[in-house]
Amino acid sequence: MTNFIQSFDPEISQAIKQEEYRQNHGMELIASENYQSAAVLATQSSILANKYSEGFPGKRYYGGQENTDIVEQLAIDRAKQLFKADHANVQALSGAAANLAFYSAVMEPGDAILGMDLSHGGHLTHGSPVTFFSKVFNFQRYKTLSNGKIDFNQLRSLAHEFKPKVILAGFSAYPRELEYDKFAEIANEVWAILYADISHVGGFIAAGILKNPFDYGFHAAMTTTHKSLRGPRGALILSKGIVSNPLKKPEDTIENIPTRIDRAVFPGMQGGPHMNTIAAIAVALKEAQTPDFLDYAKQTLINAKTLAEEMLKYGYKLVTWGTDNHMIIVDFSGTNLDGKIAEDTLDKIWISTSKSTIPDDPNPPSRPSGLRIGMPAMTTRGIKAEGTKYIASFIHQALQTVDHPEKLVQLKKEVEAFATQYPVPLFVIN
Ligand code: DSN
Repeated sequence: MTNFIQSFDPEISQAIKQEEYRQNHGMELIASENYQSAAVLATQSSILANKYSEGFPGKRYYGGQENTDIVEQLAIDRAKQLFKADHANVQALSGAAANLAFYSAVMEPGDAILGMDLSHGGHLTHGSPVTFFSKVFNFQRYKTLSNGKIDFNQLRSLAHEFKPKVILAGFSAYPRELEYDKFAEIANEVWAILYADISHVGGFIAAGILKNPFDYGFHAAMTTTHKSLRGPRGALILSKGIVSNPLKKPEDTIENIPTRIDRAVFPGMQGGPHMNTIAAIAVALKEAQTPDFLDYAKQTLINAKTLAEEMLKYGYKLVTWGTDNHMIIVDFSGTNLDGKIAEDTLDKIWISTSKSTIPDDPNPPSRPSGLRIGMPAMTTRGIKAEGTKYIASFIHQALQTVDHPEKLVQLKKEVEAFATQYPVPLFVIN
């Protein structure tokens, strides 16, 4: 294959080659990461990248859209079908942008919204004070109990106190399935819009093996496309069509949530959609309709459960003592380890993980007490439960060897030998 990049830009080419080497020789256990298929990667490199397509299929601001309209409509139709939604916007650039677009679609500045506290498993865009949007909207943040599960009593009392326009169910670091029915019960008491951020679990919901918030009366949901869905970096904002207006009276219909979402994304927040990415989203959604994807999704959950069981056997504490989804959160409180030491140590043997807070973490966010470990990426590379036991063993050996650099050097060789048995899907472009 012609080395287009290497012949013109050897420095960038070299960095890409090194990254290929790192990805193939290391293990990716960051819960939000995954590997895109060669078809998805190739689609992103297509000439669709050359096109400006402001607007939506059939309603564009520039000419020459006969093919982009086909591409975007396919992405929309597949998203609606997979998630049982009436409408899908596929243009948001990624999860944060999609959340902000949704907020601006249904709220006015100053309106209240309930989201999960970042330090208890929520996401930055669920109301963290460091974000700009936390100054625009009145974010109130609910937390988890000391057992790691969501505190629905607190959520209910916040809902009655602040009468939020939106109640947001979603997380970045929460190893249990969300109880959408409990969110719905509380939202109905205060006439709030129900919105789910399913970014981490979108692939499992698409596969039908985790609960779908639309089955519990949710009005809208957002998923990124590059985590468990294994697509390119992007997002879907999904919604029901005309729904009774939770803000007024049950017999009122809400003023068209889908139209509000589309307008909030474009022209509200963004300009031209990235049509090469939207095409790659369509390809990933087609992959998500296959029996192979269902097998993948099931295996990921089996692997995460296996990892949890192994870590418990080695004597580690886990937030909620297990998992329903693709991730576990190891709790190092009361030990001589913390999330930063663990992440740094595992980095040395080319196992990538991410430090994480635990509920009511006594440590600062820069050195939290937990470590988040996820199985979506390694499952894509073909790891089964037996292989997951090796991964747990590597992690345990490394965490016992924190102060012995020479042992970590030896362990890294073993990790590389193991990891290269499970190749990364590749579309060679360098
Ligand atoms: N960075 C993603 C995660 O790790 O959960 C969310 O933005």
